[in-house]
Amino acid sequence: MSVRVVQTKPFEGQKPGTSGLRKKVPVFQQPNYVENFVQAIFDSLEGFAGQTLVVGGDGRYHNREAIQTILRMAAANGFGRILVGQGGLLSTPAASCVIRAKGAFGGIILSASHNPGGPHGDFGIKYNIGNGGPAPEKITDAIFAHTQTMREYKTLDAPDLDLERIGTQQLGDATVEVIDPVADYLALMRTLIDFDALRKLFAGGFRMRFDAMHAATGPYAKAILEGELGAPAGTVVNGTPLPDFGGHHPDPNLVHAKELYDLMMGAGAPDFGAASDGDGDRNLIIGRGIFITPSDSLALLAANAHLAPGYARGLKGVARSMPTSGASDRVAEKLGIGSYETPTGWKFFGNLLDAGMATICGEESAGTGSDHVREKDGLWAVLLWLNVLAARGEPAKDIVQAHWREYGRNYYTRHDYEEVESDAANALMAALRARLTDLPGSRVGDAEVKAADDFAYTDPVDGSVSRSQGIRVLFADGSRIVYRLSGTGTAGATLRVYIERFEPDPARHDEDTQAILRPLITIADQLAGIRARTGRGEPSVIT
Ligand code: VG1
Ligand code: CO
Repeated sequence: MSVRVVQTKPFEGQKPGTSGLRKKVPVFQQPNYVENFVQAIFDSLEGFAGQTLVVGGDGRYHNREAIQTILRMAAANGFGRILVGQGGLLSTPAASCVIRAKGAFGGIILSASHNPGGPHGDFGIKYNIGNGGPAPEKITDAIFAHTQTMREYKTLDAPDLDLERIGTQQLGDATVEVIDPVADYLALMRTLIDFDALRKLFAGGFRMRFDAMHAATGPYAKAILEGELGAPAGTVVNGTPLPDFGGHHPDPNLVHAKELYDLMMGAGAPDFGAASDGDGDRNLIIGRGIFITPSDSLALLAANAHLAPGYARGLKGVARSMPTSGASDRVAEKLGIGSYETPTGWKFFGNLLDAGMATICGEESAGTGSDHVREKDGLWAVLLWLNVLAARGEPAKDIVQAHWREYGRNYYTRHDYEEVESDAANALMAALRARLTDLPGSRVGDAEVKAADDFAYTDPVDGSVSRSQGIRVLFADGSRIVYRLSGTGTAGATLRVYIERFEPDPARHDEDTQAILRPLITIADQLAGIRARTGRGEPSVIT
Protein backbone atom coordinates (compact mmCIF):
# COMPACT_ATOMS: atom_id res chain seq x y z
CA MET A 1 0.00 0.00 0.00
CA SER A 2 1.71 3.17 -1.05
CA VAL A 3 1.29 6.67 0.30
CA ARG A 4 -0.59 9.02 -2.00
CA VAL A 5 0.03 12.76 -1.94
CA VAL A 6 -3.13 14.68 -2.88
CA GLN A 7 -3.05 18.29 -4.09
CA THR A 8 -5.47 20.60 -2.30
CA LYS A 9 -6.29 24.24 -1.59
CA PRO A 10 -6.81 26.00 1.76
CA PHE A 11 -10.35 26.53 3.07
CA GLU A 12 -11.40 29.78 4.68
CA GLY A 13 -11.89 29.83 8.43
CA GLN A 14 -10.55 26.51 9.69
CA LYS A 15 -9.76 28.20 12.98
CA PRO A 16 -9.99 26.09 16.15
CA GLY A 17 -12.29 27.71 18.75
CA THR A 18 -12.73 27.13 22.48
CA SER A 19 -12.68 23.39 21.88
CA GLY A 20 -11.37 22.54 18.41
CA LEU A 21 -12.84 23.15 14.96
CA ARG A 22 -16.65 23.16 14.94
CA LYS A 23 -18.83 23.58 11.86
CA LYS A 24 -22.03 22.30 10.33
CA VAL A 25 -21.89 18.74 8.99
CA PRO A 26 -22.22 19.82 5.31
CA VAL A 27 -19.11 21.98 5.75
CA PHE A 28 -17.13 18.95 6.92
CA GLN A 29 -18.59 16.89 4.05
CA GLN A 30 -16.93 19.06 1.41
CA PRO A 31 -14.21 17.18 -0.48
CA ASN A 32 -10.84 17.57 1.25
CA TYR A 33 -12.25 19.55 4.20
CA VAL A 34 -11.51 16.94 6.88
CA GLU A 35 -8.29 16.00 5.10
CA ASN A 36 -7.01 19.58 5.10
CA PHE A 37 -7.60 20.11 8.78
CA VAL A 38 -6.14 16.76 9.78
CA GLN A 39 -3.04 17.36 7.65
CA ALA A 40 -2.70 20.79 9.28
CA ILE A 41 -2.75 19.06 12.67
CA PHE A 42 -0.02 16.61 11.65
CA ASP A 43 2.03 19.41 10.07
CA SER A 44 1.97 21.23 13.41
CA LEU A 45 3.46 18.27 15.30
CA GLU A 46 6.98 16.94 15.46
CA GLY A 47 8.50 13.60 16.33
CA PHE A 48 5.50 11.31 15.98
CA ALA A 49 7.01 8.83 13.49
CA GLY A 50 6.26 5.32 14.73
CA GLN A 51 4.32 6.68 17.73
CA THR A 52 0.77 5.96 18.90
CA LEU A 53 -2.29 8.05 18.03
CA VAL A 54 -5.70 7.64 19.71
CA VAL A 55 -8.80 8.27 17.60
CA GLY A 56 -12.45 8.28 18.61
CA GLY A 57 -15.57 10.37 18.68
CA ASP A 58 -18.95 10.86 20.27
CA GLY A 59 -20.74 8.76 17.67
CA ARG A 60 -22.49 11.63 15.95
CA TYR A 61 -23.37 11.79 12.25
CA HIS A 62 -20.21 11.73 10.07
CA ASN A 63 -18.14 10.17 12.89
CA ARG A 64 -17.39 6.92 11.07
CA GLU A 65 -16.56 8.53 7.73
CA ALA A 66 -14.18 11.02 9.36
CA ILE A 67 -12.51 8.24 11.36
CA GLN A 68 -11.79 6.15 8.26
CA THR A 69 -10.20 9.21 6.63
CA ILE A 70 -8.12 9.97 9.72
CA LEU A 71 -6.90 6.38 10.07
CA ARG A 72 -5.59 6.35 6.49
CA MET A 73 -3.96 9.76 6.89
CA ALA A 74 -2.38 8.91 10.25
CA ALA A 75 -0.83 5.78 8.74
CA ALA A 76 0.32 7.68 5.65
CA ASN A 77 1.88 10.41 7.81
CA GLY A 78 3.94 7.89 9.75
CA PHE A 79 2.17 7.05 13.00
CA GLY A 80 3.11 3.48 13.94
CA ARG A 81 0.08 2.48 15.96
CA ILE A 82 -3.43 3.84 16.01
CA LEU A 83 -5.92 3.02 18.75
CA VAL A 84 -9.56 3.52 17.92
CA GLY A 85 -12.62 2.93 20.08
CA GLN A 86 -14.94 0.15 18.94
CA GLY A 87 -17.55 1.52 16.54
CA GLY A 88 -15.49 4.72 16.41
CA LEU A 89 -16.70 5.64 19.89
CA LEU A 90 -14.67 7.23 22.68
CA SER A 91 -16.08 9.78 25.08
CA THR A 92 -13.81 12.82 25.44
CA PRO A 93 -12.67 11.90 28.98
CA ALA A 94 -12.12 8.28 27.91
CA ALA A 95 -9.99 9.44 24.96
CA SER A 96 -7.94 11.50 27.40
CA CYS A 97 -7.64 8.47 29.67
CA VAL A 98 -6.52 6.16 26.83
CA ILE A 99 -3.91 8.66 25.58
CA ARG A 100 -2.40 8.70 29.08
CA ALA A 101 -2.81 4.99 29.86
CA LYS A 102 -1.20 3.89 26.58
CA GLY A 103 1.51 6.55 26.48
CA ALA A 104 0.21 7.83 23.13
CA PHE A 105 1.75 10.78 21.33
CA GLY A 106 -1.69 12.40 21.14
CA GLY A 107 -5.22 11.88 19.98
CA ILE A 108 -7.87 13.16 17.61
CA ILE A 109 -11.38 13.51 19.04
CA LEU A 110 -14.39 13.90 16.78
CA SER A 111 -17.10 15.79 18.56
CA ALA A 112 -19.18 18.93 18.64
CA SER A 113 -19.93 18.23 22.28
CA HIS A 114 -23.38 19.42 23.33
CA ASN A 115 -24.29 20.83 19.90
CA PRO A 116 -27.01 18.96 17.98
CA GLY A 117 -26.01 16.26 15.47
CA GLY A 118 -27.43 14.72 12.32
CA PRO A 119 -27.04 15.66 8.63
CA HIS A 120 -27.80 19.33 9.37
CA GLY A 121 -26.28 19.39 12.84
CA ASP A 122 -22.74 20.12 13.95
CA PHE A 123 -19.47 18.23 13.75
CA GLY A 124 -16.05 18.91 15.19
CA ILE A 125 -12.41 17.83 15.28
CA LYS A 126 -10.04 18.45 18.13
CA TYR A 127 -6.41 17.50 18.75
CA ASN A 128 -5.21 16.43 22.21
CA ILE A 129 -1.56 16.25 23.23
CA GLY A 130 0.35 13.51 25.05
CA ASN A 131 -0.82 14.56 28.53
CA GLY A 132 -4.34 13.74 27.32
CA GLY A 133 -5.48 17.36 27.26
CA PRO A 134 -6.64 19.75 24.54
CA ALA A 135 -3.80 21.23 22.52
CA PRO A 136 -2.61 24.53 24.00
CA GLU A 137 -2.94 27.76 22.02
CA LYS A 138 0.61 27.48 20.70
CA ILE A 139 -0.44 24.35 18.79
CA THR A 140 -3.94 25.48 17.82
CA ASP A 141 -2.43 28.69 16.42
CA ALA A 142 0.06 26.62 14.40
CA ILE A 143 -2.77 24.39 13.11
CA PHE A 144 -4.70 27.46 11.97
CA ALA A 145 -1.61 28.85 10.23
CA HIS A 146 -1.12 25.56 8.37
CA THR A 147 -4.76 25.46 7.24
CA GLN A 148 -4.18 28.76 5.48
CA THR A 149 -1.14 27.74 3.49
CA MET A 150 -1.38 24.00 2.89
CA ARG A 151 -1.31 22.62 -0.62
CA GLU A 152 -1.27 18.85 -0.16
CA TYR A 153 -2.10 16.02 2.19
CA LYS A 154 -0.97 12.42 2.56
CA THR A 155 -3.24 9.42 2.55
CA LEU A 156 -3.28 5.73 1.64
CA ASP A 157 -5.30 3.96 -1.01
CA ALA A 158 -6.87 1.48 1.33
CA PRO A 159 -10.38 0.15 1.95
CA ASP A 160 -12.31 1.06 5.10
CA LEU A 161 -11.35 -0.88 8.21
CA ASP A 162 -13.79 -2.88 10.31
CA LEU A 163 -14.33 -0.73 13.40
CA GLU A 164 -16.58 -3.26 15.11
CA ARG A 165 -14.06 -6.07 15.50
CA ILE A 166 -11.90 -5.69 18.64
CA GLY A 167 -8.29 -6.50 17.76
CA THR A 168 -5.46 -5.51 15.47
CA GLN A 169 -5.54 -4.82 11.72
CA GLN A 170 -2.75 -3.69 9.42
CA LEU A 171 -3.01 -0.39 7.55
CA GLY A 172 0.05 0.33 5.40
CA ASP A 173 3.00 0.36 7.78
CA ALA A 174 0.80 1.07 10.80
CA THR A 175 -1.21 -1.22 13.03
CA VAL A 176 -4.71 -0.20 13.94
CA GLU A 177 -6.10 -1.56 17.19
CA VAL A 178 -9.83 -1.45 17.76
CA ILE A 179 -10.20 -1.23 21.55
CA ASP A 180 -13.01 -1.58 24.08
CA PRO A 181 -13.87 2.10 24.68
CA VAL A 182 -14.83 1.52 28.32
CA ALA A 183 -12.04 -0.73 29.72
CA ASP A 184 -9.26 1.77 30.53
CA TYR A 185 -11.74 4.32 31.84
CA LEU A 186 -13.42 1.81 34.13
CA ALA A 187 -10.03 0.68 35.47
CA LEU A 188 -9.17 4.30 36.29
CA MET A 189 -12.49 4.96 38.05
CA ARG A 190 -11.89 1.91 40.27
CA THR A 191 -8.73 3.57 41.60
CA LEU A 192 -10.47 6.87 42.43
CA ILE A 193 -13.94 6.01 43.70
CA ASP A 194 -15.02 3.69 46.52
CA PHE A 195 -16.90 1.17 44.37
CA ASP A 196 -17.68 -1.03 47.40
CA ALA A 197 -19.42 1.85 49.14
CA LEU A 198 -21.42 2.56 45.99
CA ARG A 199 -22.43 -1.10 45.65
CA LYS A 200 -23.73 -0.96 49.23
CA LEU A 201 -25.51 2.31 48.50
CA PHE A 202 -27.46 0.84 45.58
CA ALA A 203 -28.01 -2.47 47.38
CA GLY A 204 -29.52 -0.44 50.23
CA GLY A 205 -32.21 0.95 47.95
CA PHE A 206 -30.64 4.23 46.78
CA ARG A 207 -32.12 5.14 43.41
CA MET A 208 -30.90 7.45 40.68
CA ARG A 209 -31.54 8.34 37.06
CA PHE A 210 -28.72 8.99 34.63
CA ASP A 211 -29.76 10.54 31.32
CA ALA A 212 -27.10 9.78 28.69
CA MET A 213 -29.02 11.86 26.12
CA HIS A 214 -28.42 9.22 23.39
CA ALA A 215 -24.78 10.25 23.38
CA ALA A 216 -21.33 8.91 24.16
CA THR A 217 -21.70 8.30 27.90
CA GLY A 218 -24.41 5.64 27.54
CA PRO A 219 -22.11 2.61 27.29
CA TYR A 220 -19.87 3.93 30.10
CA ALA A 221 -22.74 4.69 32.45
CA LYS A 222 -24.41 1.34 31.79
CA ALA A 223 -21.18 -0.61 32.32
CA ILE A 224 -20.31 1.22 35.53
CA LEU A 225 -23.60 2.15 37.22
CA GLU A 226 -25.71 -0.84 36.22
CA GLY A 227 -22.88 -3.32 35.60
CA GLU A 228 -20.22 -2.72 38.28
CA LEU A 229 -22.23 -0.96 40.94
CA GLY A 230 -25.48 -2.90 40.75
CA ALA A 231 -27.86 -0.02 40.12
CA PRO A 232 -31.14 -1.44 38.80
CA ALA A 233 -31.56 -1.88 35.03
CA GLY A 234 -33.20 1.25 33.68
CA THR A 235 -31.14 3.58 35.89
CA VAL A 236 -29.45 4.80 32.69
CA VAL A 237 -31.98 6.23 30.24
CA ASN A 238 -31.33 7.18 26.60
CA GLY A 239 -28.25 4.99 26.89
CA THR A 240 -27.75 4.06 23.24
CA PRO A 241 -25.60 6.53 21.28
CA LEU A 242 -27.43 7.71 18.14
CA PRO A 243 -25.95 9.71 15.23
CA ASP A 244 -28.56 12.46 15.73
CA PHE A 245 -28.97 12.03 19.51
CA GLY A 246 -32.59 11.11 18.88
CA GLY A 247 -33.19 14.57 17.41
CA HIS A 248 -32.37 16.33 20.69
CA HIS A 249 -29.63 18.71 21.83
CA PRO A 250 -27.31 16.54 23.91
CA ASP A 251 -26.83 19.51 26.24
CA PRO A 252 -27.33 18.67 29.91
CA ASN A 253 -28.97 21.86 31.09
CA LEU A 254 -32.38 22.68 32.47
CA VAL A 255 -33.78 23.34 29.00
CA HIS A 256 -32.63 20.20 27.21
CA ALA A 257 -32.74 17.86 30.20
CA LYS A 258 -36.07 19.22 31.37
CA GLU A 259 -37.64 15.79 31.75
CA LEU A 260 -34.95 14.83 34.26
CA TYR A 261 -35.39 18.12 36.08
CA ASP A 262 -39.16 17.68 36.31
CA LEU A 263 -38.70 14.15 37.62
CA MET A 264 -36.26 15.31 40.30
CA MET A 265 -38.52 18.15 41.44
CA GLY A 266 -41.71 16.06 41.51
CA ALA A 267 -43.23 13.70 44.03
CA GLY A 268 -41.60 10.28 43.90
CA ALA A 269 -38.26 11.61 42.64
CA PRO A 270 -35.32 9.22 42.98
CA ASP A 271 -32.48 10.18 45.33
CA PHE A 272 -30.24 11.59 42.64
CA GLY A 273 -30.35 12.65 39.00
CA ALA A 274 -27.57 13.31 36.51
CA ALA A 275 -26.99 13.77 32.79
CA SER A 276 -24.07 14.13 30.44
CA ASP A 277 -23.49 15.77 27.06
CA GLY A 278 -22.73 14.57 23.53
CA ASP A 279 -19.10 13.66 24.18
CA GLY A 280 -19.44 12.83 27.88
CA ASP A 281 -17.34 15.60 29.38
CA ARG A 282 -20.14 17.66 30.93
CA ASN A 283 -22.37 16.83 33.87
CA LEU A 284 -25.69 17.98 35.20
CA ILE A 285 -26.32 17.23 38.86
CA ILE A 286 -29.77 17.37 40.42
CA GLY A 287 -30.50 16.18 43.93
CA ARG A 288 -34.03 15.30 44.98
CA GLY A 289 -35.74 18.69 45.00
CA ILE A 290 -32.61 20.73 44.20
CA PHE A 291 -30.72 21.68 41.05
CA ILE A 292 -27.05 22.12 41.90
CA THR A 293 -25.37 24.75 39.73
CA PRO A 294 -22.10 23.63 38.14
CA SER A 295 -20.26 26.35 40.06
CA ASP A 296 -21.70 25.09 43.35
CA SER A 297 -21.03 21.49 42.34
CA LEU A 298 -17.36 22.34 41.82
CA ALA A 299 -17.18 23.93 45.26
CA LEU A 300 -18.98 21.03 46.91
CA LEU A 301 -16.80 18.42 45.25
CA ALA A 302 -13.68 20.34 46.25
CA ALA A 303 -14.89 20.50 49.85
CA ASN A 304 -15.78 16.78 49.97
CA ALA A 305 -13.39 15.05 47.57
CA HIS A 306 -11.26 13.71 50.42
CA LEU A 307 -14.10 11.26 51.14
CA ALA A 308 -13.16 9.35 47.95
CA PRO A 309 -10.07 7.12 47.91
CA GLY A 310 -8.45 8.93 44.96
CA TYR A 311 -8.41 12.22 46.88
CA ALA A 312 -8.03 10.99 50.45
CA ARG A 313 -4.71 12.80 50.79
CA GLY A 314 -6.36 16.12 50.01
CA LEU A 315 -6.23 18.51 47.09
CA LYS A 316 -3.27 20.51 45.82
CA GLY A 317 -5.39 23.34 44.50
CA VAL A 318 -8.66 24.23 42.79
CA ALA A 319 -8.92 25.96 39.43
CA ARG A 320 -11.97 27.49 37.79
CA SER A 321 -12.62 29.37 34.59
CA MET A 322 -13.05 33.11 34.99
CA PRO A 323 -16.85 33.19 34.42
CA THR A 324 -17.38 30.38 36.96
CA SER A 325 -18.67 31.65 40.31
CA GLY A 326 -16.29 32.30 43.17
CA ALA A 327 -17.83 29.55 45.34
CA SER A 328 -14.84 27.23 44.88
CA ASP A 329 -12.41 30.02 45.83
CA ARG A 330 -13.95 30.07 49.31
CA VAL A 331 -13.39 26.34 49.68
CA ALA A 332 -9.78 26.62 48.54
CA GLU A 333 -9.23 29.44 50.99
CA LYS A 334 -10.59 27.41 53.88
CA LEU A 335 -8.52 24.38 52.88
CA GLY A 336 -5.45 26.60 52.63
CA ILE A 337 -4.71 25.51 49.08
CA GLY A 338 -4.14 27.42 45.84
CA SER A 339 -7.01 28.68 43.72
CA TYR A 340 -6.64 29.71 40.09
CA GLU A 341 -8.77 31.65 37.63
CA THR A 342 -8.23 30.72 33.98
CA PRO A 343 -9.84 31.68 30.66
CA THR A 344 -12.79 29.65 29.41
CA GLY A 345 -11.87 26.28 27.88
CA TRP A 346 -10.31 23.18 29.37
CA LYS A 347 -6.96 23.65 27.62
CA PHE A 348 -6.04 26.29 30.19
CA PHE A 349 -6.15 23.79 33.07
CA GLY A 350 -3.58 21.43 31.53
CA ASN A 351 -0.43 23.13 32.81
CA LEU A 352 -1.82 23.58 36.35
CA LEU A 353 -2.72 19.89 36.49
CA ASP A 354 0.60 18.75 34.99
CA ALA A 355 2.54 20.92 37.42
CA GLY A 356 0.66 19.51 40.42
CA MET A 357 -0.71 22.95 41.29
CA ALA A 358 -4.39 21.99 40.97
CA THR A 359 -6.22 18.71 41.58
CA ILE A 360 -9.82 19.69 40.78
CA CYS A 361 -10.98 22.08 38.06
CA GLY A 362 -14.32 23.29 36.84
CA GLU A 363 -16.32 25.54 34.59
CA GLU A 364 -19.77 27.05 35.02
CA SER A 365 -20.77 25.34 31.76
CA ALA A 366 -21.27 21.99 33.51
CA GLY A 367 -17.66 20.88 33.34
CA THR A 368 -15.84 19.37 36.30
CA GLY A 369 -12.71 17.27 36.31
CA SER A 370 -9.54 16.37 38.14
CA ASP A 371 -5.95 15.41 37.52
CA HIS A 372 -7.01 11.83 36.67
CA VAL A 373 -7.32 12.90 33.01
CA ARG A 374 -6.84 16.20 31.19
CA GLU A 375 -10.43 16.79 30.11
CA LYS A 376 -13.54 17.54 32.08
CA ASP A 377 -15.29 14.30 32.91
CA GLY A 378 -19.07 14.01 33.26
CA LEU A 379 -19.39 10.48 34.61
CA TRP A 380 -16.46 10.96 36.99
CA ALA A 381 -18.28 13.94 38.54
CA VAL A 382 -21.38 11.81 38.99
CA LEU A 383 -19.38 8.99 40.59
CA LEU A 384 -17.60 11.41 42.92
CA TRP A 385 -20.96 12.86 43.94
CA LEU A 386 -22.24 9.35 44.64
CA ASN A 387 -19.12 8.66 46.69
CA VAL A 388 -19.77 11.79 48.74
CA LEU A 389 -23.44 10.87 49.24
CA ALA A 390 -22.48 7.33 50.32
CA ALA A 391 -19.82 8.58 52.74
CA ARG A 392 -21.97 11.29 54.32
CA GLY A 393 -25.23 9.37 54.31
CA GLU A 394 -27.24 12.57 53.82
CA PRO A 395 -29.44 13.68 50.92
CA ALA A 396 -27.77 15.96 48.36
CA LYS A 397 -30.07 18.84 49.29
CA ASP A 398 -28.98 18.78 52.93
CA ILE A 399 -25.33 18.70 51.92
CA VAL A 400 -25.76 21.71 49.64
CA GLN A 401 -27.66 23.73 52.23
CA ALA A 402 -25.08 22.96 54.90
CA HIS A 403 -22.38 24.10 52.46
CA TRP A 404 -24.14 27.43 51.92
CA ARG A 405 -24.49 27.95 55.66
CA GLU A 406 -20.79 27.38 56.08
CA TYR A 407 -19.47 29.31 53.09
CA GLY A 408 -22.31 31.58 51.99
CA ARG A 409 -24.16 31.23 48.70
CA ASN A 410 -23.03 32.51 45.31
CA TYR A 411 -26.25 33.18 43.41
CA TYR A 412 -25.38 32.64 39.80
CA THR A 413 -26.93 32.60 36.35
CA ARG A 414 -25.82 32.65 32.73
CA HIS A 415 -27.92 34.23 30.02
CA ASP A 416 -27.14 33.17 26.46
CA TYR A 417 -28.22 35.13 23.41
CA GLU A 418 -27.75 32.65 20.58
CA GLU A 419 -27.41 33.28 16.86
CA VAL A 420 -27.10 37.01 17.29
CA GLU A 421 -25.86 38.84 14.22
CA SER A 422 -22.03 38.75 14.42
CA ASP A 423 -21.53 42.45 13.67
CA ALA A 424 -23.97 43.47 16.41
CA ALA A 425 -22.29 41.17 18.93
CA ASN A 426 -18.81 42.43 18.06
CA ALA A 427 -19.98 46.05 18.26
CA LEU A 428 -21.50 45.42 21.69
CA MET A 429 -18.22 44.01 22.98
CA ALA A 430 -16.19 46.80 21.37
CA ALA A 431 -18.39 49.44 23.00
CA LEU A 432 -17.90 47.83 26.40
CA ARG A 433 -14.15 47.65 25.87
CA ALA A 434 -14.06 51.34 25.02
CA ARG A 435 -15.60 52.17 28.42
CA LEU A 436 -13.36 50.06 30.63
CA THR A 437 -11.40 52.97 32.01
CA ASP A 438 -14.48 55.16 32.62
CA LEU A 439 -16.56 52.56 34.43
CA PRO A 440 -14.71 52.21 37.74
CA GLY A 441 -16.17 54.61 40.29
CA SER A 442 -19.32 55.23 38.23
CA ARG A 443 -22.84 54.22 39.24
CA VAL A 444 -25.25 52.13 37.21
CA GLY A 445 -28.67 52.31 38.82
CA ASP A 446 -28.04 51.67 42.51
CA ALA A 447 -24.78 49.85 41.95
CA GLU A 448 -21.30 51.25 42.14
CA VAL A 449 -18.72 49.83 39.74
CA LYS A 450 -15.48 49.03 41.52
CA ALA A 451 -13.40 47.68 38.65
CA ALA A 452 -13.71 46.65 35.02
CA ASP A 453 -11.32 44.87 32.70
CA ASP A 454 -10.92 42.61 29.70
CA PHE A 455 -9.68 39.41 31.30
CA ALA A 456 -6.10 38.46 30.45
CA TYR A 457 -4.34 35.40 31.79
CA THR A 458 -0.68 34.70 32.26
CA ASP A 459 -0.09 30.98 32.58
CA PRO A 460 1.88 30.55 35.83
CA VAL A 461 3.73 27.54 34.41
CA ASP A 462 4.89 28.59 30.94
CA GLY A 463 4.30 32.34 31.13
CA SER A 464 2.14 32.41 27.98
CA VAL A 465 -0.38 35.24 27.88
CA SER A 466 -3.99 35.00 26.63
CA ARG A 467 -5.81 38.29 26.19
CA SER A 468 -9.39 39.43 25.53
CA GLN A 469 -10.98 36.52 27.37
CA GLY A 470 -14.13 38.32 28.48
CA ILE A 471 -15.18 41.62 30.03
CA ARG A 472 -15.57 41.68 33.79
CA VAL A 473 -17.47 44.36 35.63
CA LEU A 474 -17.03 44.14 39.39
CA PHE A 475 -19.30 46.01 41.79
CA ALA A 476 -18.57 47.45 45.20
CA ASP A 477 -20.73 44.82 46.97
CA GLY A 478 -18.77 41.95 45.36
CA SER A 479 -21.35 41.25 42.64
CA ARG A 480 -20.09 40.66 39.13
CA ILE A 481 -21.22 40.73 35.51
CA VAL A 482 -19.13 39.09 32.78
CA TYR A 483 -19.66 39.37 29.02
CA ARG A 484 -18.07 37.08 26.45
CA LEU A 485 -18.66 35.77 22.98
CA SER A 486 -18.82 32.01 22.57
CA GLY A 487 -16.05 30.22 20.73
CA THR A 488 -18.03 27.04 20.00
CA GLY A 489 -21.06 28.20 18.02
CA THR A 490 -21.53 27.46 14.33
CA ALA A 491 -24.10 30.10 13.36
CA GLY A 492 -23.77 33.86 13.98
CA ALA A 493 -22.48 34.83 17.40
CA THR A 494 -23.55 33.77 20.88
CA LEU A 495 -23.32 36.39 23.60
CA ARG A 496 -22.94 34.94 27.08
CA VAL A 497 -23.69 37.12 30.08
CA TYR A 498 -22.67 35.69 33.45
CA ILE A 499 -24.20 37.24 36.57
CA GLU A 500 -23.20 36.56 40.14
CA ARG A 501 -24.02 37.85 43.60
CA PHE A 502 -22.67 36.58 46.90
CA GLU A 503 -25.11 36.20 49.77
CA PRO A 504 -23.63 35.42 53.19
CA ASP A 505 -26.96 35.53 55.07
CA PRO A 506 -28.44 32.01 55.52
CA ALA A 507 -31.90 33.54 55.92
CA ARG A 508 -31.68 34.51 52.24
CA HIS A 509 -30.45 31.21 50.86
CA ASP A 510 -33.82 29.97 49.64
CA GLU A 511 -34.67 32.80 47.29
CA ASP A 512 -35.34 32.36 43.60
CA THR A 513 -32.12 32.83 41.62
CA GLN A 514 -33.58 34.86 38.74
CA ALA A 515 -35.53 37.04 41.16
CA ILE A 516 -32.61 37.79 43.45
CA LEU A 517 -30.39 38.57 40.45
CA ARG A 518 -33.04 40.67 38.66
CA PRO A 519 -31.48 44.07 39.53
CA LEU A 520 -28.11 42.89 38.19
CA ILE A 521 -29.76 41.45 35.07
CA THR A 522 -31.26 44.88 34.41
CA ILE A 523 -27.87 46.52 34.95
CA ALA A 524 -26.28 44.04 32.53
CA ASP A 525 -28.64 45.26 29.82
CA GLN A 526 -28.15 48.93 30.73
CA LEU A 527 -24.37 48.61 30.60
CA ALA A 528 -24.13 46.75 27.31
CA GLY A 529 -27.31 47.78 25.54
CA ILE A 530 -28.16 44.16 24.79
CA ARG A 531 -31.74 44.80 23.81
CA ALA A 532 -30.91 47.85 21.73
CA ARG A 533 -27.95 46.32 19.90
CA THR A 534 -29.18 42.76 19.35
CA GLY A 535 -32.92 43.31 19.23
CA ARG A 536 -33.33 40.58 21.85
CA GLY A 537 -35.56 41.22 24.81
CA GLU A 538 -34.90 37.83 26.40
CA PRO A 539 -32.01 35.37 26.37
CA SER A 540 -32.45 32.17 24.34
CA VAL A 541 -31.18 29.98 27.16
CA ILE A 542 -30.94 30.66 30.88
CA THR A 543 -28.80 28.34 32.96
C1 VG1 B 1 -18.36 26.50 25.90
C2 VG1 B 1 -18.30 26.69 27.40
C3 VG1 B 1 -16.90 26.38 27.91
C4 VG1 B 1 -16.50 24.98 27.47
C5 VG1 B 1 -16.64 24.84 25.97
C6 VG1 B 1 -16.38 23.43 25.49
O1 VG1 B 1 -17.48 27.40 25.28
O2 VG1 B 1 -18.67 27.99 27.75
O3 VG1 B 1 -16.89 26.51 29.30
O4 VG1 B 1 -15.17 24.71 27.83
O5 VG1 B 1 -17.97 25.18 25.57
O6 VG1 B 1 -17.22 22.51 26.13
P1 VG1 B 1 -17.96 28.80 24.62
O7 VG1 B 1 -16.75 29.38 23.97
O8 VG1 B 1 -19.06 28.45 23.66
O9 VG1 B 1 -18.50 29.62 25.74
V1 VG1 B 1 -17.62 21.05 25.36
O10 VG1 B 1 -18.47 20.16 26.42
O11 VG1 B 1 -18.07 21.68 23.96
O12 VG1 B 1 -16.11 20.37 24.91
CO1 CO C 1 -18.69 18.29 25.77
